[in-house]
Amino acid sequence: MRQALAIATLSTLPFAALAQTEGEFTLPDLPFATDALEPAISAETMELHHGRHHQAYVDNLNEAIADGEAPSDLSLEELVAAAGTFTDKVRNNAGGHWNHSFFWESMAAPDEVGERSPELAEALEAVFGSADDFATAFQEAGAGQFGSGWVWLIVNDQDQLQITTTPNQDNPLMDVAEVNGTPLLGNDVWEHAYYLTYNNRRGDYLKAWWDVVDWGVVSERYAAALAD
Ligand code: MN3
Repeated sequence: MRQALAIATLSTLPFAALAQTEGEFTLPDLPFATDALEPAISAETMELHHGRHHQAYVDNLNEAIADGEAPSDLSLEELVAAAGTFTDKVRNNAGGHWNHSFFWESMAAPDEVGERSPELAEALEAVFGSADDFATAFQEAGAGQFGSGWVWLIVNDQDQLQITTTPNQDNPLMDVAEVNGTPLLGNDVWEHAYYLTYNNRRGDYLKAWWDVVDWGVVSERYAAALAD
């Protein structure tokens, strides 16, 4: 089945969520305490977002696989890469599980976030002008995503940094994505990610979020993407 689908391994992100344990996907633990990202992201938001929303994606994905909507021997990355060949339930919930697992790993407490590597800093400047210009462009793309979705920084097929957005729980690894690439960073612009604190002010959330982005992790992903 794996070979028949001819799925490329587009990234090698080492989070536990990718593999099934005893035939089921499981909710990964948060890599920080639920209140660690305050004030950018409140403990209450984290508890609901991880404990309820992410758990629901995991549960619904397992249910869809149990119902025969996708093979039971595929990794999460393989399901995501071939999302367009499965049902919407598989696409949405495999995407939801991947995206949130990636999202948690992208953040840290404000006093524990890592720095941009010189290589990433240079590439951001070359493409966007400056780190601030990148941040502004990323925020604008996130604010401009109509309805629910994600905003991403990716390495595209030409090994170039690019900002892109996806609707719902799609991501740039999916066969159905308009722009494919290796995600380095993604922000969740679903209302459930920010509404309790920011209400309808998505732009304020996008701006505050930079305080908890772990650029050390993003830099490692950048190096890995270029090495592929
Ligand atoms: Mn979410």
